[in-house]
Amino acid sequence: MRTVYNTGHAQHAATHEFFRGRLVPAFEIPARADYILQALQAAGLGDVLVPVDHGLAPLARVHAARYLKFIEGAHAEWLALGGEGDAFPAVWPVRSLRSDVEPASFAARMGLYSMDSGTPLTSGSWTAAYAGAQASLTALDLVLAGQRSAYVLTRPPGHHAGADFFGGYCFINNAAVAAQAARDAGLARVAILDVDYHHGNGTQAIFYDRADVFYASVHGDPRTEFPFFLGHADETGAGEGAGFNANFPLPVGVANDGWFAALEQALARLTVYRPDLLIVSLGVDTYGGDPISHFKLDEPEFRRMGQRIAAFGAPTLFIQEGGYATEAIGRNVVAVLGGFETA
Ligand code: Q9C
Ligand code: ZN
Repeated sequence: MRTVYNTGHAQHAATHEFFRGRLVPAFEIPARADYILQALQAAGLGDVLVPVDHGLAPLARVHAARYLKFIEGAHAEWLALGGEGDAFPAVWPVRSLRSDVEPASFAARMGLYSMDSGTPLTSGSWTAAYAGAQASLTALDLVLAGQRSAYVLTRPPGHHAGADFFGGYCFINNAAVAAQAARDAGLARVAILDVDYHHGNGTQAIFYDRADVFYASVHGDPRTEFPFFLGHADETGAGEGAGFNANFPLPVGVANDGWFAALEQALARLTVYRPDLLIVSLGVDTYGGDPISHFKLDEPEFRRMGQRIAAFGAPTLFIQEGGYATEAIGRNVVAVLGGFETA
């Protein structure tokens, strides 16, 4: 399996994030991708390619133009106002407040275009996130050209980013950009299988009223787990998209068989859907050793995950999402991809 590696990922390098009212060392760090790259090369998984620039247009197919413009210039605005280091939002347009009028204030726009205070916006966030979308589009091209699969090694992740907001460590929704590009290339049906520990609220929302992109997710129950405000089982799609969204929230502490039972249910829905392309939002924060998540999967289960996804039988594009047990992330990702390859 070929990998497209976002060589610009380290430009997004937060040192700290807000957690329980304090700045704590950031979890979503460049070393994550370094460990994955080392493990891929040690395993001899396949060629590692660099992204080909497809421009801004494919990003603008899923993100609002004013949002992309804001993210591109946000850190420079922050510095111009006397901000130091990474930028964080502090005020949000919650219920009864307006989000249709774009404020002039930078602080107000930071809130308008974000969902949480846990996502540092750094000097290189835009550059890294843009390159990650390009890596996703480049990997999609490989699959469209007939490869059975491809893997996108990138960070920051994408699945929490909505059409016009960042959050959950995400800025550009790579899976959504790739899914839309696949549709634009002529594929009729695209499925996104999200196995990250967290529900991919951004991806779900982007395709919620559409039948041409099916979103299925297995994740920690939002009653207790981030992103808290989306990801319940009763979210099944709306309008033309009714019946094309499937959530499988699981309680904290779920281990191997509980998780795989939910995966089977998700895949059963996708089997009926018969997608032309399967995009896997590949978070490995379901790992038992993950510092911010609460499932209990172990390395052999990641191999089994890859084998099971291979058995689904569709052309498959894996896109890296979460996974914060930094020393283990490479082994876990290679277990999924290796399991897929040997199945
Ligand atoms: N300090 C992804 O896995 N904040 N995002 C948790 C822990 C949100 C995770 C707080 C976690 C988002 C792509
Ligand atoms: Zn996650």
